Amino acid sequence: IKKRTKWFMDARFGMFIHWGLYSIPACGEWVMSQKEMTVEEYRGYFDQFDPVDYNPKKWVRLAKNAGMKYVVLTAKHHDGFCLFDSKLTDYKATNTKAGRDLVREFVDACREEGLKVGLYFSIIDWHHPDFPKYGDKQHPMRNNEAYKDEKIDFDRYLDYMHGQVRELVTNYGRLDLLWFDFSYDDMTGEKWRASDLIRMVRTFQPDVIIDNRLEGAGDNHGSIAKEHPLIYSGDFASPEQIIPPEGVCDEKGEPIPWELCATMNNHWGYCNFDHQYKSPQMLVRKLVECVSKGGNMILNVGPDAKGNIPTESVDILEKVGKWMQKNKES
Ligand code: FUL
Repeated sequence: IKKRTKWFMDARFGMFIHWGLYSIPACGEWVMSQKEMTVEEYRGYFDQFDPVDYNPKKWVRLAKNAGMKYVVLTAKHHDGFCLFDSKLTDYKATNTKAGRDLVREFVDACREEGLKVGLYFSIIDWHHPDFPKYGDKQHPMRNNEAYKDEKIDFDRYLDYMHGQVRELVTNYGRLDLLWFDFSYDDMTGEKWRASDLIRMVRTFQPDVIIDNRLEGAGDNHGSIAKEHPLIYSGDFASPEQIIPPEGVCDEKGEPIPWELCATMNNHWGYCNFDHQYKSPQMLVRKLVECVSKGGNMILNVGPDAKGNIPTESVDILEKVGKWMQKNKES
């Protein structure tokens, strides 16, 4: 186990936050693809975005009281909208009614509360003109046929994407975790110049820990890691929704750090009709199961368009917090 992953292995429990323009239509973060929206149509949400209740301290305190030790926010999801003040695009929170860098406030809030801070960054970008919208077999825009004849300059996209990561790792002080999602179509990641990207990240943030969705994408979701040898390239594996029955091992059978990412209901981004929440008891069991198999759990919340975490999620986290408090090591 690498030295830099020690805090992560000790932490065991974190909060994932999926938040962006998609919280406005309120049916999950994939809405642009699912509803086959064009970039222009989706831009309507950009004009509307006005998170008047945004208060990351509240989010972070909720996480802390639930016994979580780190928080990861979507700095940019697949829709390409940036919560941070990227100099490389106008498509950012700074240019919405919010009028400011929302990532900065989030990072400050985590530090103030003494929690580790992580940022999610999507390699996929449905907004950028040079992102290959056609041909993405794993994460397609549903209307991707419409982009079949589009001429793109892929290198320009890579420069943009690398440039944004550089901004994230240089402008916000020390980051504890980076959650890339994800480089597809290429088991080595070289299509995305992934090794260069990691090298660059390490120059500025030698101790940041990185998930395994940058290189060797494909069979890296853990749920299928049993049948397929896991291609392990990052600091931790990232099974999604399903706990790998025997934890996660490398090719030699040695256990490696991993983190189950899980939703409380059935969506990552805010969804106003999905009330199918797992009970606090069920979630505690999942956490215990992950820990017993050498893993972490990062549990998701999807704040609404104003910036409020749904009351169901708040209730659940408060109950989980009570359990954590009662069962704390003394
Ligand atoms: C997936 C994404 O497509 C989902 O929207 C979500 O962010 C999940 C954690 O990872 O790959």
